[in-house]
Amino acid sequence: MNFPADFPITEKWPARDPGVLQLYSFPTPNGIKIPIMLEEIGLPYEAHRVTLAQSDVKSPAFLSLNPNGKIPAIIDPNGPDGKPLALFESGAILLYLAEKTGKLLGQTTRDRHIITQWLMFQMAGIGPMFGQMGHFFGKDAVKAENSYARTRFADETRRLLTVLEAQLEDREWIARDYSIADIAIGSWVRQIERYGEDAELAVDWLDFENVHDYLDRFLERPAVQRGVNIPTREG
Ligand SMILES: N[C@@H](CCC(=O)N[C@@H](CS)C(=O)NCC(=O)O)C(=O)O
Repeated sequence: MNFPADFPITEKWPARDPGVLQLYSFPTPNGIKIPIMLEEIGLPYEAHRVTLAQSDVKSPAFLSLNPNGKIPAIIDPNGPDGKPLALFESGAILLYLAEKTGKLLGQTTRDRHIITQWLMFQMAGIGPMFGQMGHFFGKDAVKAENSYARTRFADETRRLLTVLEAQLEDREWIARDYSIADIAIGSWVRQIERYGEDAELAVDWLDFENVHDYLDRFLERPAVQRGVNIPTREG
């Protein structure tokens, strides 16, 4: 396959610089992980704004790249064997970029497995549960008639924060050195405060001192400060 000729997504989102990695995303908790990673590792890329409107994320052009119709996704024109590689699922993309560049995946095989473990913990636990919490507590949520769902997802979010709090008791980052696991987890922990006071109270957010300090460290990183606004929300 050749890039861009064999990739229909480029009809709706043309590549201005087809030689560099193409990012299709929007600044949501899953969406910001990849620009943060790209900023951390210094790999040249071009960012395309794919909004959560059905006309973007569920368009035939975007579905040709991710049949699941969700951001983020990438095309690396310089993939394995020098051929283009298209990928969706933020965890898979983080692993790919870490392997490609040899960065943020630890120094040893042992480190790598532990980092992957925490990455999976985010993908399978934190992402879905914090995401559902946002659905029932976020500013657009329909609140009153969903008390069962609100309790369930707040309880589960609090439980996951408790796991993080314990893991961060004696370390700065989730798996020793800063890694793709922190990019994945930090991007979602940041979201709790963005849900607002109602959500913070429901999960006892103030009780999680280690997680707060961790979030501060994460947000202090220049690559994170740049990545959270790529692509910009408005065109
Ligand atoms: N497991 C996926 C989840 C991606 C995901 O949920 N993306 C959301 C934004 S955070 C999305 O595109 N939603 C649009 C929709 O579902 O229509 C990943 O980590 O990449």
